[in-house]
Amino acid sequence: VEAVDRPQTLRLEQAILARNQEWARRNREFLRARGCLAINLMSSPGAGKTTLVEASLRELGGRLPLVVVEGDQAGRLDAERILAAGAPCVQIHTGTGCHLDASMVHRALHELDPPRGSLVLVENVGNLVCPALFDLGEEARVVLASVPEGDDKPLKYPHMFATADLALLNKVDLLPYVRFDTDAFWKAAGRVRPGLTILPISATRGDGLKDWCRWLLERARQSEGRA
Ligand SMILES: Nc1nc2c(ncn2[C@@H]2O[C@H](COP(=O)(O)OP(=O)(O)OP(=O)(O)O)[C@@H](O)[C@H]2O)c(=O)[nH]1
Ligand SMILES: [Mg+2]
Repeated sequence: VEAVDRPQTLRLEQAILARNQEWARRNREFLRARGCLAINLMSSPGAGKTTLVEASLRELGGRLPLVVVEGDQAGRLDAERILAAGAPCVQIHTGTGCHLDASMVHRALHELDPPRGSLVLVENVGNLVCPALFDLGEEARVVLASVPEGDDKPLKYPHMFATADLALLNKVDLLPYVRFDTDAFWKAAGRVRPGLTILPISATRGDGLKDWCRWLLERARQSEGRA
């Protein structure tokens, strides 16, 4: 169904996105000057973002300084998990909002004051729709899909997958118990983003975490080299 006031809605959207882009540009400048690698980690609710951040901290074992920005509508549950796992973390509340925007991340970056050459992991609000539209000033966008969500998600949420630099397929430990066609998922992702690299992982059992951390370390090295 077409909205009656579509031109007006579009103008408002364009204005919001243009303002966001300006904050994203400032974040990118701030991060580049410090040689930091910022990752925008996006997924549906419960796909395993926070579990992956916790597991990454363990797997990296101090090889890369890591700070975390947590985005949620409410509560400090995820920030408390990350602080307990030993990383500096700032929790952002979006209230009724369904995504992080670049001005929120700007404030968090100043509070965190990430050290030179560090990895800044930004856990976006659990949502496969709106976060895809908002540039946060990140260096790379990582979409985390998970086995129980089904193999059709790239086709149903194409913007998220089409703008991703890397896809992770989490919860592969559940493959024996859930109807999930791995080939169909690979094909679907390849249709919306030809050439997209997909790493199968299990944040709880540990599968693929070495490959994921190798990817992070390589990208972090490139970011530090550009500073
Ligand atoms: N079996 C299995 N469960 C997992 C895995 N990763 C995460 N989980 C579980 O999935 C649930 C949600 O994990 P979270 O890490 O909180 O998910 P999230 O994406 O951060 O959730 P939101 O922040 O609410 O969007 C928890 O019960 C985790 O233990 C995995 O690899 N395998
Ligand atoms: Mg979380």
